[in-house]
Amino acid sequence: MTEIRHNWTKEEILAIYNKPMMELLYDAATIHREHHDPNTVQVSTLLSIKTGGCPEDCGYCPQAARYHTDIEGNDLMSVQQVKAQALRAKSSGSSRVCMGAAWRNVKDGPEFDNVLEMVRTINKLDMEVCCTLGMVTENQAQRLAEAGLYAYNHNLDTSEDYYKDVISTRAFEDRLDTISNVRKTNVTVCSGGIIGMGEAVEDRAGMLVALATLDPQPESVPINALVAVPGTPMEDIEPISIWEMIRMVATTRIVMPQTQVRLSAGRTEMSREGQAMCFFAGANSIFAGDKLLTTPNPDVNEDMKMFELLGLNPQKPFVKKAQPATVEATDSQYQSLGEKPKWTRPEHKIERNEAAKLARKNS
Ligand code: SAM
Ligand code: DTB
Ligand code: SF4
Repeated sequence: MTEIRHNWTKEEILAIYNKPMMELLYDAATIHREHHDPNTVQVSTLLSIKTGGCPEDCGYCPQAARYHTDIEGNDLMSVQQVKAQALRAKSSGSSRVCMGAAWRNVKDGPEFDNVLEMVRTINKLDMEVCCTLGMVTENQAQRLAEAGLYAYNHNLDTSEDYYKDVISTRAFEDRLDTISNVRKTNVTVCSGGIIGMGEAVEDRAGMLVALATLDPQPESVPINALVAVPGTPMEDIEPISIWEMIRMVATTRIVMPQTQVRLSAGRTEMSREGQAMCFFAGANSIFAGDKLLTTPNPDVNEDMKMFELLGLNPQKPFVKKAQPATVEATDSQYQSLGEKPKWTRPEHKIERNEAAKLARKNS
């Protein structure tokens, strides 16, 4: 079984990305089979619970208030609307609902309380719930965890170097802080980025270094191809070729063997054959539904036909157990654990919840 490494360098990742295509595909597909069932793909449905009017300046985003795009903005949806949409998603084969809000960060108050209620409601439908609401504090992440959130999506988007060319209203470090706040809870981390924003191949490798050196690595990594939306600063960028997507997916799979690699925005521009190559290269999750947040996505029936054609099965909810958040334990904490942790973490790492219990006991 390929070991999980947290010490990848940019040079190593670049060398993988630039391998001859057949070598790259073979390596990625081999690692993929060691860790996953190659015929199972996790299906999520996106739901934009609060659209448009965002104060940030993310250069790719149609929801930033400062750009003049055609999208229709909306206030926060009601819990009932969300429940109805989640039921629709479930009946069309989705195991996860991912709720997105065009916010810079979460603010405590009635709107956040409503989001927590949405999380509880979808959880009761026996579906995994994911949120992407911008930056969160540790306390907010904990409240989401207590409501039953399964995953939190917060993308690094690109490399630290290229980041400044894309977003000025918040820093790369802020993104890492939010990911670390989520990591302190039992909510799983979903973090990836976008290719095709004019970045160099080195930036793609740089983003993967930042993700793969997190310990634990994110449970899910979405790879988006830029959807160039008229009115955004990136409206005129030429689309990337499918080969770049395949290379990015394969490299992500190799450096993060256990992670769910999500073939995300940009699928409307990809042929079935192109998507099949991405699944072969290790992608094992998609966003389904005719809309992403504001832009089009392939028709659900077309996706189901593709699954049938390729013999792919949608993954059932809660199949993958979340990796417990761990912390470095002191010698005495580690010794006082009756049964040692069973998962393959380095010695002396114990579950954060366990560490908190021990600290309380000893105080
Ligand atoms: N406002 C929250 C935030 O920024 O974290 C959540 C929603 S935001 C739309 C989620 C992610 O969608 C972004 O980080 C970005 O990676 C992706 N995204 C947004 N617009 C995109 C576009 N035009 N093409 C591809 N991906 C896009
Ligand atoms: C992610 O990485 N991609 C999804 C999800 N996480 C939230 C969003 C893609 C958005 C594409 C542009 C839009 O539809 O507005
Ligand atoms: Fe706002 Fe998120 Fe869009 Fe950035 S990506 S402008 S934070 S909605």
